[in-house]
Amino acid sequence: MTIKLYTYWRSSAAYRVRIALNLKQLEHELIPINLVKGEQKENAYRERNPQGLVPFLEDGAVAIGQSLAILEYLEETYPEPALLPAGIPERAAVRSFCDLICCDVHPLNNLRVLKYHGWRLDLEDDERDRWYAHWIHEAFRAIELQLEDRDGPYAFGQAVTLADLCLVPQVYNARRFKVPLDEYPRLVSVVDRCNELPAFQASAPEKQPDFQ
Ligand SMILES: N[C@@H](CCC(=O)N[C@@H](CS)C(=O)NCC(=O)O)C(=O)O
Repeated sequence: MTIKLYTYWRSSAAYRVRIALNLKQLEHELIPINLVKGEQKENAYRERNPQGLVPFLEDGAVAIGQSLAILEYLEETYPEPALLPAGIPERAAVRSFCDLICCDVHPLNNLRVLKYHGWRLDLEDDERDRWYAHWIHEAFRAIELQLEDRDGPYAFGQAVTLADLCLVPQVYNARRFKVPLDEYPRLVSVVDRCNELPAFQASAPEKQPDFQ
């Protein structure tokens, strides 16, 4: 049975999962949910995913929200190619890197938070953008230091890991909000190398069927 991914072209959380599906060459169907039109809040979608967010993945009887949980599910169910290293400490290090992005940056900068700034806090766009850039810089400074002694083109060396799947969409977001990345040459180099791979290219927002 084909895997179904509920996605939105610009969603960086869905982008992480698209990369995993493409790297693992899993046959899948993309089902666009238009976040700007509010389709994520409609009953038809909330019946599937009560949280009303993308991504959401269905694989036969399995139905899961939350991109990190989906990535771990795919890794355990379809282990080739491995996106986590073999050793327990190394796996923990990759997960820690993923959490830095997915728990400490993305939730502060996602659509709901930015909308709340405008609607409830009445912030101007430039104040919102400063907020956005602040959390990106906090994380990217830490990542740039972590990448200092990496031994290979990717975040954790010679092989792509879940860390790269989280980093590339976050850099896409940073560029979308025009956050300068000059301070982070190692981070940008990892992203450039990832984006040379066909699976990353196929997962990019502008390659999605619902791209506008
Ligand atoms: N922690 C969740 C975050 C999911 C999330 O925030 N998704 C955003 C798009 S990137 C969304 O669906 N936003 C819809 C909204 O805010 O109404 C995950 O990693 O899957």
